[in-house]
This record gives sequence, C-alpha cells and structure tokens, in this order.
Amino acid sequence: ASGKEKWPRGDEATWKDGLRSLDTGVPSITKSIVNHVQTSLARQPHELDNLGAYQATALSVRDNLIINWNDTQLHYTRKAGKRAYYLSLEFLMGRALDNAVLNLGLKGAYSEGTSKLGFSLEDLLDQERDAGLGNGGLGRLAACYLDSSASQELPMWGYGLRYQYGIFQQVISQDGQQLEAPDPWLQNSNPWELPRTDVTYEIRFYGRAERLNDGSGRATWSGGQEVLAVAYDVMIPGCDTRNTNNLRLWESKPKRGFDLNSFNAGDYERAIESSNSAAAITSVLYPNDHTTFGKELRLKQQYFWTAASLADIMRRFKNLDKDISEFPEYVAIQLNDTHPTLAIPELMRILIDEEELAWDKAWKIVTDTFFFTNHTVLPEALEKWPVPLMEHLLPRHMQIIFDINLFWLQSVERKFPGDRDRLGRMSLIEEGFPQQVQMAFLACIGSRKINGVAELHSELVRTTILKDFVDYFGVSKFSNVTNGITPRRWLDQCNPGLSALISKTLEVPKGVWLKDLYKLEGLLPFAEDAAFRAEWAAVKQANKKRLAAYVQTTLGLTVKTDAMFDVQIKRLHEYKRQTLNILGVIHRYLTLKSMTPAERKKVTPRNVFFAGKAAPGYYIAKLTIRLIVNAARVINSDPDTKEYLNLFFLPDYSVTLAEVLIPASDISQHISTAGTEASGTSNMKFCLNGGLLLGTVDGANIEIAEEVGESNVFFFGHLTPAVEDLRYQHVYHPVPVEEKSPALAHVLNQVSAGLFGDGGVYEPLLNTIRQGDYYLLTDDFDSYVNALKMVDEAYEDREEWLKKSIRTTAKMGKFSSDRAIQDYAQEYWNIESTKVESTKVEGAKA
Ligand code: T68
Repeated sequence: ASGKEKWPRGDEATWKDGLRSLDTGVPSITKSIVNHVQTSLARQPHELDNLGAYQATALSVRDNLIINWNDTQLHYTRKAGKRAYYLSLEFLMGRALDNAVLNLGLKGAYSEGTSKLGFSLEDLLDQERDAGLGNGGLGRLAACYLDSSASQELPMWGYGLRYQYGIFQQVISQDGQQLEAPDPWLQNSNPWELPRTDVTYEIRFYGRAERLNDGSGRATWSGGQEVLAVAYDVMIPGCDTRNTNNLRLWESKPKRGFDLNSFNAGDYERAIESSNSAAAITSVLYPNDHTTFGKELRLKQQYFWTAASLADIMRRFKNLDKDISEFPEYVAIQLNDTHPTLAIPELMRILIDEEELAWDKAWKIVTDTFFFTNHTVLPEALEKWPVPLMEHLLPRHMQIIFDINLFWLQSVERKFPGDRDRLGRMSLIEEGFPQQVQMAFLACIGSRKINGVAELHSELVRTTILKDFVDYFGVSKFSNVTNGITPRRWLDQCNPGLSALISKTLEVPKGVWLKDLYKLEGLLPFAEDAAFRAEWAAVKQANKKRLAAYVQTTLGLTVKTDAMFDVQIKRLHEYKRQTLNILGVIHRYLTLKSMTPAERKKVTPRNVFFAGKAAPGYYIAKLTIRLIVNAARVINSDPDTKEYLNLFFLPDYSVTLAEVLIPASDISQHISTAGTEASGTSNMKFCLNGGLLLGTVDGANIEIAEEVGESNVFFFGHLTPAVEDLRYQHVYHPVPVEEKSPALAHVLNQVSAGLFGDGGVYEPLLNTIRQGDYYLLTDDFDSYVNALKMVDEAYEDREEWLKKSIRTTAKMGKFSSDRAIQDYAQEYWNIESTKVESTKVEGAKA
C-alpha cells in the first residue's frame, strides 16, 4: 500500500491519530469487550449473561476483522488486478466466532480475556446460531472455498442472498416423524455482517421488452415491478494472514415503502402488498436439494441475485477505466451449479442494451468471463424453467435466450450438417407443453470451462449429460476440479486435540501444516510408533466422550464410549441410501437376537449414528427417518442386544453438530449407488479426522482410496458401468428379493410384520425396494453386510486399526480446499495471490 490517496479534509495528523489498530493483547481485548458491553449493547456488567458476553466478544473480534477487511479491499483496489467472483445461492457458513479467533491467531488471547471478565470462551462460542444459508454439500463447499480464498490471499468475493430464514429446523415428533420449524437466525441481530445501505441496485421484473428493430439487436425493457437490492457484507478472515475477503449478500426491499397511488385510492391492502412481495424475495432459502420445482419465487431469487451481483461487478470494473472489451481480463465469474445461469443473458443484456455492443462482441466477452461447475448428473436435479414463466417474469432475457439459441443451433448445423436429432438434443429449448429452458445447456455454451467435482463425476458429465457438447466443443473445455474442505474448520477448530498432537509430532506450527496439508504425510512413520498410537487413540476417545455428553444432554440417552462409533450424516435421499444402512442395522439386530448369549459376547459392540434433514415434501426420505427413529426405540431397549448395538438419530443436523460428530467417528458411511454421488465432501472430513471410510466406488471415495491405499478403506457394491443393466433387469426381468437376497427379504418382512410398530406405515418405503429398486439395494445388500463384517474384524485388531486411522489422516493433503481453490485460480480464473502486508493501518498507533 503506497498511501497515495489524499486526505479529503481536515488535519491529517488528527485523522491518523484517531485510526485504530488491531486489538491483539489481552488488555486491549478486554477493554474492547467492556466498551461494547457499555456502548454497543447498552448493558450493565453486573447483569450480563452468556448471550450478552458472546455479543460483546463478537463485536470486539469484528472490529479486528473490519480493520483487516478494509485494508484488504483497499489493497485489491490499488492492485487493480483480475478478481474472481463465486456466485452461489447457498453459503452454509455455520458459526463464525471460533473460526475468526482461530484464523486471526487470537484464540488464546480472547480465551484469557473473557476468562478475566468471568466468562468461559467455550460457553460463549455455544451462544452463536449457525448461519444455515444452504442445504448441504454444495453450500458448505462454497463456505470452504471462501475460507481458502482468504487463506491463499486470492482476490475473490462471494455473492449470495441474505435469507431471513435459513434451512428449516428439524424436530422429531413422538412417533418419529420429521417436522419443520422456521429458522429465524437473525433474531438476536447478527454481529458478522455490515449493512451497506449505500450499496443498492434497482432490479426489474415483468414489464415489456421491445426490440428497437434498427438492426442493432437492442431492445428496451420497461414497466413491471422494481425492487431494491441492498448489500450486506460478511467478512471472511484468512488463516495466518491479514487478507480478509468479502461475502456480499443481497437483501430485497421495496423500492418505495408504499405504492402511493393505491394508497391514495384507499386500497391499503394493495399498497402493502407491493412491499410484501419485494421483501418476500429473500425471505427464505428453498429447502429442496436435487429437485426442481419451477416456482416463480425461486426464479425471482435467481434473477434478483445475479442482476444485483453483475451490476456491482460492472460498477467495480468501470472504476478501472478500461475498455469494456477488457472485461474478461479483470473479471472471472464462477457459477456454482446452474442456479446463477441467468447471469449469462443478464450480462448480454447489459452489454447490448446498455453498453450498445454488437452481438458477437458481447458474446465473446460473456464466454470469456464465465465458468460453470456441475454438481450432479441426477436427471431430476437438472434445472429447467418453463418458457411462459420466463417470458412473463423476464421478457427481455427470454428474447436474448431465444437469440442465443438461434445462433447456437446455426453453428451446430454448420458443424454437423443435416443432423436433425442432434439439433433437437442440443437446443436450449426443450420441446413440450410447455417448452422449457435447459439451464445446464445455457451455462455450458455461455462459459469458458465446465467442471465436475470429482474424477468419476467429471467423466460422467462428459459422457452423459453433456456428451453432445463435448463432441461440439472438444474435450478440453470439460475438466475436473476435485472438491476440497478447509482443514481450519474441519480439523483445527472441530478437533483441537488432534490438531495439537499433529503440531507436536510434526514439530511445525499449525499455521504451516494447516496451509500446506501435504505436510500431514510426516505422520506416516509414527503409525509404527506404539506410544504415538496410544496418544492418537486417546484423542479419539476424548472426542467420543464429547459426543456422548452431547447425546446425553440433548436426547437424555447414554452412549457407551467403548463401542465402535459408526456414523452416516448427510441430507436424506434415496440415492444416498440411508435405507440400506438402517436395513443393515436391522439385519444386525435380528442376527444378534438369533444368537446365544455366549455367541453375542464375541460381537463388536457398535453405536450407529444418523443425522440429516429430508426435504419437507420428500415422502420416502421422511419415512426413512421414521423407520430409523422407531427402530432405535425398540433396539436400544432390548435387554438381549443393548450391550452390542445402539442406534441414534440426532435431530436438526447442522454444521455445528457435524463438528461434534465427525471427530468422534471410527467409521463413516458413504454408500450411494455407484455413479450418483458427484463427490461427497464429508467423506474427506471424516478421513481427515482419522475415521475410516465404508463406501461404494463412487464420487471422491475413489480418490480417497487412491490416496490412502485400498487396504485402508472398506469398499463394496456394484460399479458404475453395471448400474444401467441392473436397473434394466429390475424393470424388465424382475427377480423377487427372496431370491436375490434372502437376508434382505427377511429384514423387509420383519419390518412389514410390525417389528417397529405398524408395518403398514413403511410399505411405501419397502415397496421402492421390492419393485423397481432404482437405487439397487437388493443388488448391493449382501456385499454391504459382508463389508460391515470386515469392518468388525478389522476393528478387533486394535493396533492395526489405529495404524489405518493414522495413515488415513496422513494422506489427506490432496483434499484441502486450498488445493482446490488454487486449481480454480490457476487453471480457470487466471488470478494471482496478493498478500496484504502486515503493516499497521497507515499512521495508526501501534
Ligand atoms: C452436492 N450437491 C453433491 N446440491 O450431491 C455432492 N442442489 O456430491 C457434492 O460433494 C457437493 O454438491 C459439492 O460439490 C448439493 O449439495 C444441493 O444442495 C442443491 C441445492 C439446491 C438445488 C440443487
């Protein structure tokens, strides 16, 4: 920072004297906390509770973040280099305080400071509500990438929506059913955001689009509804650096508080209606993953957010005073799935209608700017929007999409003359009643590169959903970036015991290995060291006790901590096959029941944990939860078996709950039907924490096995190439479950017969297996049960198991999101790291 800016007014020395520097020492930290109690919160010290103390502490930490954030933004502006923007409808951030003090390197100081004031920092951390602005993997991936972008000192911003209500809270009813309650996460005010009431944009919906018909291709768009987008900035601190990136979230507001015309006419209802509908746009996160619903409000969210973000990006670019043709040299935009695809026609609209560029010039800029990540090949998850809906809501964009499609099909025709089938398959507009816009196709042709999120998945993208597009563009446009996770939250923060043991063993400060995760390989030789294995085991044991304490307080159930901890936590979905797991548990229960007491004594005791939410309208997924909960009641209270098998469904899964579950696991399950889970990211989190993996040959499981060695993972089930044929057989040559897997048939019959209460309740779930069996449970059940047996046997050899656990952690370097974000930065965005120097704020007191 060269400090060339002029001081706008007044006495420079007085200004500089007033500037604050970071609070890093305990005395300045306590002083700042007390200040916030007194002024920001207007509370009396003697009546301060944990919540108040959390808020004051958070505000104090925030002051530090703002200083770094401000310097970072100034630094990026002065650099005037290329920036990347990550557009995601979901950012599943979880809690911020622990992450912030750890990344700032101030956890010790804050802990000492709060304890001087009579509060334990750990209690205060527990006061924070999760920012649950996402459904699952896709949203959490975006959050990990933010952490890595700041830690890697990359000039990247996130853009998303500031939902009033995040992912719903899950409540389990008496009879085991999921109920949903709203998540008013902003209720106690949110110290981690900065409202920027000065950063606003007007966003239009509906109205009329009229082509000028002057040969320019331009059009005007007018009338309709206009709403206001207001920016809220969330500071993203990097680890062991001052670089603090920005996550900008948009809130919708009515442009005017009241529609005065209606108000004057006495129509009060209508007057507030316009303000209601504007506020509704960002009121709630859609809780459906892997399905599309075609709801108008969802499309409104998508346009509102992409239009506000692009307007903001364009304004920042214009400040650089460059020719518009240079836009892609200063801006890279990553589309997180197809949700932000409207950014493509929106940028075309800006370039053509506002900047008055010719079509080809505009299209070149667009296709040099965008990059697109696909997260699923499941057909029901591929976004399509009805043409009539889009025409109504976004008339100008629909025109532009038709124009894009016209030019596109013309060029396909030139490349493959006379191939009518191909033209039909590749059209952006799918024929039907109504016609629909295929968003993945639009994202594909409007982007410079397309990637999947693990090797197998990227290959499936190339050979299935986008095969024709690979034929057209050539394969180099389609590549892979295997997902990653941030080792800050997913090791150092959630498992401080293991983090400390690793630092001690590697003899390097954690700031070093946390930012170069391949350093974990240094643990490999220690797998052979019995004393080290004992320390490793002690950390795992402490984490199991922490989870057991959590279950005791929340569910009132006692967890035996000397048993194996077997965990499956993720969104409930048929393709993820929680049903396979629960049927496996029931099989184990029935087997135990059939044993003599002496035989049972040889069985490895096991605790099975489930957690996860089902989309509110997903009936079969909800039935699976009900079966798990009701099976748990029966199994946990059976005196014959309760020494050997216990089952827990932990309600209201969240990032924060994952932070307790993951470090405690001995084995975790990632058992999707082969070819259906694009990557999975919790598999990486478990392995990083020394949990072993039981899984199918799918997604990133494959690459984890490549890294840690197949002898350290438990694989089972059919492989991807077999899936299509097996599905065909289920439909055209069905074989009864009794013949294919007598063991499974027995389990299904016991559930039907009412082992866990009225069997009729579960018939629809059981019938998905008996008929059609799209996710191939019958085909994989026996091999699954066999794999579980292998896990039992391996667990019995205590020392060998610990070696596997250590080797697994040691080989997780590849799965740091730092590696992934550098892949994007170098291979896609062409942006460079730029460090904010550790100088104090210019002129500020030391
Ligand atoms: C997940 N996708 C993939 N989608 O399922 C998972 N979808 O394999 C992968 O590891 C992860 O993305 C990160 O790449 C999702 O999480 C959604 O949540 C979602 C939400 C709305 C609409 C569609």
